[in-house]
Amino acid sequence: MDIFNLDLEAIGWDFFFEDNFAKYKEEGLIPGRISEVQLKNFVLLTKNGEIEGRISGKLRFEADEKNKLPVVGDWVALKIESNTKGTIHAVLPRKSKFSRKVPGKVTEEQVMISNVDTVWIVSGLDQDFNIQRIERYLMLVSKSGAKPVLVLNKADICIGLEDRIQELKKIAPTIPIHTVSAELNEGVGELYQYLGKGKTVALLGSSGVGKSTITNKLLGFNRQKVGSVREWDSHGRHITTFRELIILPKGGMIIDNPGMRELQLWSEDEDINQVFDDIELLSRQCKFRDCSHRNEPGCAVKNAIRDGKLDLRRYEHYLKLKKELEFLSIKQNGLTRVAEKTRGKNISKYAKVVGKLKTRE
Ligand SMILES: Nc1nc2c(ncn2[C@@H]2O[C@H](COP(=O)(O)OP(=O)(O)OP(=O)(O)O)[C@@H](O)[C@H]2O)c(=O)[nH]1
Ligand SMILES: [Mg+2]
Ligand SMILES: [Zn+2]
Repeated sequence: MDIFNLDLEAIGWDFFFEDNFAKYKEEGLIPGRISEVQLKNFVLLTKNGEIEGRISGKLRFEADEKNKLPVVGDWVALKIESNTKGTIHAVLPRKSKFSRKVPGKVTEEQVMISNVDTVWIVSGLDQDFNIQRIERYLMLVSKSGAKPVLVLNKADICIGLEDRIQELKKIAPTIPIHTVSAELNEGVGELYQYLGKGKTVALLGSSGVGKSTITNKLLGFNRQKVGSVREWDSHGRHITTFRELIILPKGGMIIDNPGMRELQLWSEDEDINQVFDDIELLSRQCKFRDCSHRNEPGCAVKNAIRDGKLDLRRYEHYLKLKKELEFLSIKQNGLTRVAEKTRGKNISKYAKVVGKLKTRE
């Protein structure tokens, strides 16, 4: 693709954005898509090619919440200042967004990427393979508006592949699963079905699972730095350090992400019910409407475990995530209450206390 003469539709522009852009067009602004975020600088793809952008003072002022600032994948309204520079005046509404809780902070949402059509949740089929982590990713993606797909990499060094796939089918019966070996370039071609013109795919997964290796194979050359993993536990070393929207020669775009250190939920109860729809379905048959499925009589969930229809581990993970979400919601509500009461005076003290109680995997 000619980077100096981009076809906007090839990088995801469509009627939705066209509609939302109308008022900015009248002001003489042009659309651009964020491909990279540095500290205060943004790299943008526009019809005239790559441009370096900065945020207008007004947008910075208005973006009181962090999640209103542009992220990789966003479409923005841009005022051209020169051949290579522009000012970002507005972020267009997002079709999808992927957020998590700000690491370490109490309850702040952080949008990481936007306008993604499909998320590949990448796992390594080595010792690092972890069903519960995949479940957690599925929950985050289910809220994003993007479609999740499971990509199992490192097939070349896997033993017991069929068992793992069966395990996955139990937790995610309707999610497509692809087994690949990026290293040997096997199975990677199947992934093109998610790419096509204007389509954006994001790769998510722990450090060392091979996200950048997959990206390089799809690109056809080694653009992304690839790192080694620790042999004894297959953990990666956080080789990719920033995210970037990359245009593929065969069409479509991918966002190679850094491996996430801390995957904390930012979610509502309904997401947990989407991912655990089997438990949700069972719970409608519980005797009590507000059954917690812990020790109430007539609990259909517990009965299903007893009858071997529901996996005990899955049930335990469900309870664990549920508890984490309840805790998060108490934190959110609690913080609002404290803020109202003290008008912000003692929040840092409160934050310290809840920070200590943070749940970890
Ligand atoms: N055996 C095997 N190793 C692979 C495969 N794909 C990637 N690797 C290796 O796994 C290691 C990590 O790969 P990366 O692509 O850097 O992983 P990443 O997910 O991008 O990691 P971060 O950037 O740290 O998040 C490298 O040593 C790769 O060579 C595969 O299919 N099989
Ligand atoms: Mg990487
Ligand atoms: Zn119950």
